[in-house]
Amino acid sequence: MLRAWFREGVVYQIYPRSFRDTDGDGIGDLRGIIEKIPHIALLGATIVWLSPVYASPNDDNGYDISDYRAIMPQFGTMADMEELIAKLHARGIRLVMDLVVNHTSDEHPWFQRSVKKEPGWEDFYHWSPVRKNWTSFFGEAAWTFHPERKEWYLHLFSRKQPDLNWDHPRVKEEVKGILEFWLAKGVDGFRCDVINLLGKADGLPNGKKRLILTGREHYVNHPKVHGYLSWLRDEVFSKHDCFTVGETAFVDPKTALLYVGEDRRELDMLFQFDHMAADCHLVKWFVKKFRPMNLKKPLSKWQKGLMGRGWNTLYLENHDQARSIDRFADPALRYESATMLATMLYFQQGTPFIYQGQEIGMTNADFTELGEYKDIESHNIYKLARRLFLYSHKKAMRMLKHSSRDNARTPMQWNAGEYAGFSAATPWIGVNRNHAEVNVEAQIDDPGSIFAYYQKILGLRKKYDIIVYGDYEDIGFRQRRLYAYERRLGDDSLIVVCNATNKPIPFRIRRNLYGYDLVLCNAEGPAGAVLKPFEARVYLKRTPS
Ligand code: ISL
Repeated sequence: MLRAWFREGVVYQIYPRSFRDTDGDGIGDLRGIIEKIPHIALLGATIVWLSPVYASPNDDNGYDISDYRAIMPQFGTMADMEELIAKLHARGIRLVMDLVVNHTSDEHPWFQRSVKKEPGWEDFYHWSPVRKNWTSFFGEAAWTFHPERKEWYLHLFSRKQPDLNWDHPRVKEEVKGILEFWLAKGVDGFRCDVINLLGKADGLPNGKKRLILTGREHYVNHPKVHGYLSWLRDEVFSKHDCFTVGETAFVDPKTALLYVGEDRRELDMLFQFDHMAADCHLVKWFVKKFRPMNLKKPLSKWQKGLMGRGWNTLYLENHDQARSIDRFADPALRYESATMLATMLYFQQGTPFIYQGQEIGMTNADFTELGEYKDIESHNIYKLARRLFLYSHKKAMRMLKHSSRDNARTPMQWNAGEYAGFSAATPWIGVNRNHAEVNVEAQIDDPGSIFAYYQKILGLRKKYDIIVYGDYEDIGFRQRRLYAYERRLGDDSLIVVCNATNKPIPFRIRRNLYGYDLVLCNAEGPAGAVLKPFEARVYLKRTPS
């Protein structure tokens, strides 16, 4: 694979609302991010991805944008943004912004004009004189009647997030203008929100009835999307040293290559969702028992599926997903869980994405009241579960506890202080009580901390090309409790062995480790014939050149 900075780099995702509040309103802000640049640099990340910071009524925490060229006042000013870009660059860190262009806010002037049917704006969004049966990602109908225009409009997310009509030629042009605006400010790339949903079938026909997302056959990976993306690539991305990562639910390696294949490169990489189903059926609300195989199978499938043909992203967490320790390991063994999961994932081929707090082993929210959840999706799903599935309050709350997006949105835990050093005032969403123990300050100078372990992984990635560019092969795939694989580059070899369970298991792999050095291990004491609970080891053999 060709070398590229975004393949060699490591991305740190910031959810600005919950990262660090400096002006005492309980909401994170850009100056808070500026203050914490040293933390990101110390970790060793080289790229920052910011969840949306644009002007927004915050129906969906910034994923409903009302002005793509303005900063949300709660977060700061354009001057703060410019300072952030400059200060990140001064530390050699690049910045990637969230690009949310499947939909806008209903308060965006474009939508207002479309509602009024101003000439040229009538079809800027998807309108229909009749109601269609599609359902939204947030558990409601996807078509809502607009009393002023007296027609129905499409919103795949909340009703305050109407979908843009990408067949309207001006939509593309407007997006091009927005991209150029931010590229001129020095931004280095874009994380493209729900980008494989842009294309909608002509005539917007009713969908086949389904339990979730009725209508999706009319917009998921619709062929039209490739026309829009290749246009953006030719017109904008290819003219800049920038990178794009698409958020794409419902792709398999074959459809993914239509976006990220080396021959097309509509996008540089994408987020697939297969491994996010390791503990659920189809959608995260239908929980199933987690088994290590459920994680290993999809990850391995993607490693093999894109090898030599496209580039993977490596992620376990983001602002939409519950914390990985709770989902895929054991919060009672926090250090072992966090470090094993990081080892298992970040030695694979692809660009690592680390979500804020993951580097210190933050765990799910400890909310007990419905009112503690702030996310619109959580509230919609709660209502739906009570109404449609006749869940009891207790059962619906259990569902939120397991899967709510707010699990990942509690404030970043900087220290053991009252609000975890996130803010001097009551935060917009509750701080996890375990911040007394789980926080940055407690880990930063401790060589045995999760943070220090992450630093080691990132250090190794910088040092050894094999971790970035080596080929991937499973070892003993059928051993259910073990996740082991080999990476190869030239004559060099790297072997990763992880006990994916909380019980000791024998160390048995079909590889001769003669000539290998143990370069990383998360357990104390000699690396023996037994793998301790969640023990992870990395062996490297280099041929002298
Ligand atoms: O979290 C999800 C539902 O349980 C996902 O389906 C999520 O909604 C989907 O991946 C799209 O996510 C992105 O677009 C949304 C926004 O709410 C998410 O935060 C964003 O990551 C709409 O813009």
